[in-house]
Amino acid sequence: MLVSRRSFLFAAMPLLAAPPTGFGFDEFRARRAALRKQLGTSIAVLEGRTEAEGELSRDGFFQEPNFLYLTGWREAGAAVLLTPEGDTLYLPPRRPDTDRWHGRLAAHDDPGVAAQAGFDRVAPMEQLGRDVATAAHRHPELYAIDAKWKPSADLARPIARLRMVKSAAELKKLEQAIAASEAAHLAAWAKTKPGLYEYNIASTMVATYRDGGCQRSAYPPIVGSGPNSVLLHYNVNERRMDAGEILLMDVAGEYDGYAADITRTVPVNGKFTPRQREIYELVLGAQAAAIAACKPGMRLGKKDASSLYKIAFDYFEAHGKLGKYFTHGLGHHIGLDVHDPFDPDLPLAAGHVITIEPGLYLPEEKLGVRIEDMVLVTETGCRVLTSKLPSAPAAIEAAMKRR
Ligand SMILES: [Mn+2]
Repeated sequence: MLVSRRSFLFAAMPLLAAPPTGFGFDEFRARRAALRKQLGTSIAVLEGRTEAEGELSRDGFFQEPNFLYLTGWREAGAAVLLTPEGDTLYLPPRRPDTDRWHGRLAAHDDPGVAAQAGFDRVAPMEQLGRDVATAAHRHPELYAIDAKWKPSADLARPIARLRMVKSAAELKKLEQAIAASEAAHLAAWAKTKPGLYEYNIASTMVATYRDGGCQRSAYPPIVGSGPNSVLLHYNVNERRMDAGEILLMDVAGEYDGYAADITRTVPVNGKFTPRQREIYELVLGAQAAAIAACKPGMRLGKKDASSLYKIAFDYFEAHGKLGKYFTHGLGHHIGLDVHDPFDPDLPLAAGHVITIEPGLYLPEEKLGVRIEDMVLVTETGCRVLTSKLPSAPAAIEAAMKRR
């Protein structure tokens, strides 16, 4: 039957029974209120992704992270204008002819749409330019990210300051992404053996975190064996793996917008050679030193004093002058983006979630080792969020022996 009872109900019922991301509306109102404190009496305009931008991704449409963070709005073609008088969500015009492709999208004139979206006001997209111009005349600064608005202040940094501190609800999402990604690594270890190809491992990992509820990969899976283990962003994943080689897997999924980022390095045949284990234990030692030092007030950057990078680098220097083989940064903020935005002026603080991922890369030995965990900075130190996935070499060997 073509005209279903369901389509009738769609037309008659409120559109959104709950916020689109599964958070409460209070979460997004609180974020906008916190942003308002930084904006004072100024205004801000921010647009979500359009359908055309979404089509550039093979994962389908995903909302722009800053816009998602402030609004929770998941549909394409929307925008928001924040003023001291109230916040307005702008929605694209209704196009009944495309509903059969995309489903019915919300429109500004849907009854009760403002309350259902958690906004003071919902307006048609065509009004946005005029409303921004009018509001800009009445308020001191216009904050925006897109240069087309000719902003007098950058909106990216005040939003980044907020995004650095994760709420309890955000931590739950991150933990879901982590649990599914840890399962993916364990599944990879169970499968890895000489003669398989890197893509056999990548496909198992992606299938496992997708099965665990992740909507997509947090970044292209990096599965590098032997000589590929030293290539930091290798993601061709088509080499045959052989006994005696190392396998580096930097692979994780994204759950409800929140990214995990986990790297483990294991022996292809299930047992580290003495040299592999020597290098592995140095990386593990450098990571342990950085984790032990991670607390509010510390920094990530290479040039910072009180830097976690420097602690890991000094560890490598103290153990055989290996610092020159540590060829990337120690870690980064993570959240809605795998490399989450941050304010470089601010040190680590409670509620920040970062990766700690030292590595050593010895191209002449076709040996690259990276160990990457995610940690939550607490009031007094930090907590490793990815601790359920073993990283001690004996634990990895034991898990691979059970295959
Ligand atoms: Mn990372």
